[in-house]
Amino acid sequence: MADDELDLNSLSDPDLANQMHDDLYDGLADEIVEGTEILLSRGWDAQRVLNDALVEGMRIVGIDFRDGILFVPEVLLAANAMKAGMEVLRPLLAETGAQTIGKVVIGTVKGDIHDIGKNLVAMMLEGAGFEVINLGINTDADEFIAALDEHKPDILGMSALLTTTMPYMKVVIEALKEKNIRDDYIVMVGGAPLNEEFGQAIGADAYCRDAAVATETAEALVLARRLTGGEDQ
Ligand code: B1M
Repeated sequence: MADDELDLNSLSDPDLANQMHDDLYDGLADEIVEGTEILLSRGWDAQRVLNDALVEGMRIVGIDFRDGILFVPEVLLAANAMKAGMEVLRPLLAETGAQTIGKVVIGTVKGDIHDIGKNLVAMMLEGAGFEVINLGINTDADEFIAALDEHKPDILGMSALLTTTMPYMKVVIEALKEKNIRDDYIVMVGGAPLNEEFGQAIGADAYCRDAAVATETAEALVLARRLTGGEDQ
């Protein structure tokens, strides 16, 4: 370590979390990985590191992006740093002895390349015992439908982070209706600009505000469907 480099180990927990917000802002992936590992070694659980260090850092990035202080290249670097930290947490968030309790096909809708939140939802679902087929970003209705045909999941999950792309979720749901397969799947939607009302208006089964709610909702809806025999219809 060069003399002028900050020793993350020397910081108290709150200072380290604050430093990680700065490092995320500056897109410093190596420092984010190191900070994540240090907090875990100090007994923080993965969820706390995720929420207090990484998601909070990204929230700050989002504000300055909105206000024109940060631009796409800087935010991409921040996103990469966030992903590097999430990779450290992945095995912990996905740690499970649980049997597979259901299958989920998930993707970010057409026109939208935001994938951090969707990947977090996928990770948490895996942690809860779901098999997850992650279609990635910019997914159109045909791609969603092809994946449903191929994998026969319990749940279709869609993510959108832009007000301009969230209406595409309705396009996908209408395409399912046209093919008479809408009721074969539980449809869950999420993403920062959505809300409960929007979820209902487009005919989704559930809107989930975050990854924890998505996981609880997925478990509850799959269980309810099994109890009512809905999966055989
Ligand atoms: Co974008 N971007 N971005 N961006 N970006 C937002 C979304 C924005 C709110 C920023 C702002 O202005 N404050 C704004 C949208 C405004 C709007 O539509 N009203 C915006 C914009 C405008 C844009 C561009 C148009 C900018 C431009 O080019 N001029 C462009 C669009 C590109 C495109 O998609 N076509 C763009 C590009 C980018 C980057 C590529 C630079 C990068 C994305 C990198 C990546 O994802 N790989 C980026 C980022 C990082 C953001 C912000 C800063 C952070 C998003 C994020 O990762 N949050 C974002 C500002 C913000 O949201 N605060 C912003 C952290 C993540 C953990 O939260 O994604 O909300 P989130 O996910 C949560 C919940 O929403 C929920 O659970 C997750 C975990 O708890 N959830 C689900 C999400 N999906 C779910 C699915 C579910 C259930 C729950 O069920 C299936």
